[in-house]
Amino acid sequence: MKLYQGALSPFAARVRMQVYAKGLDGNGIELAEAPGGTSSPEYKAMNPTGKIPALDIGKRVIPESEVICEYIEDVFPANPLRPSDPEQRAQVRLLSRFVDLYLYPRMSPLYTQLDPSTRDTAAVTAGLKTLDETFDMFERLLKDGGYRSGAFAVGNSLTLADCAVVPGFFFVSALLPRLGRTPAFAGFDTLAEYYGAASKQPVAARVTGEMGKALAAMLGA
Ligand SMILES: N[C@@H](CCC(=O)N[C@@H](CS)C(=O)NCC(=O)O)C(=O)O
Repeated sequence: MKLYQGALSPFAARVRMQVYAKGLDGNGIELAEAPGGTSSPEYKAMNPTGKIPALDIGKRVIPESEVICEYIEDVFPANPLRPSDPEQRAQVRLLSRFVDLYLYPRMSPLYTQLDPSTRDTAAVTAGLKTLDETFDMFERLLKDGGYRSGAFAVGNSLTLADCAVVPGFFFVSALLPRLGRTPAFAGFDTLAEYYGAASKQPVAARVTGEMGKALAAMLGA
């Protein structure tokens, strides 16, 4: 199988983190770039969304990071990243959907405000307020699912929840200081505790390192 992906995409990073954690890198799943680039006619012919990540399983190409992660767990059950307990499994899926449905859409208006010369300060203030509400939502979801402290969002080991959440909060922690919010998670101790510990896990450090390098290259930092 081939995973079409890129270093900076947090959606691709979610799947790469899973692939690394399960030992599938070059051992069942090959990492590749989208043929012709994302949104190219060539790539859109194989993947109607034109986006990365997408998993080429030979007879077809599967898009959407969360769907890909679930498929990989189904096909490669060794080193499971989904808990067997149904409530914990629901919590993993809930945190994964939190990232897609709440964190990324609320973060995206701030991407256009990174350049101080064109910044709309009222839009930044409003965006940061919305993000604070989103951080509060995350902390409550995390604690309702039993999290107290440590590196794992659900239970006592790495799950697909960490694969989804860590790349998302990596972006938050890298970009908010550029908008004047330092530290990024000020006032959210549980989130800061979780992200601080989770991002030090070896596979998390590997993907955030890859993302950080790509982000620095993009921002010219
Ligand atoms: N919901 C999708 C989002 C994927 C996505 O937005 N990927 C971006 C990169 S972060 C992309 O491929 N953008 C290129 C484009 O739209 O041409 C998922 O979870 O996989």
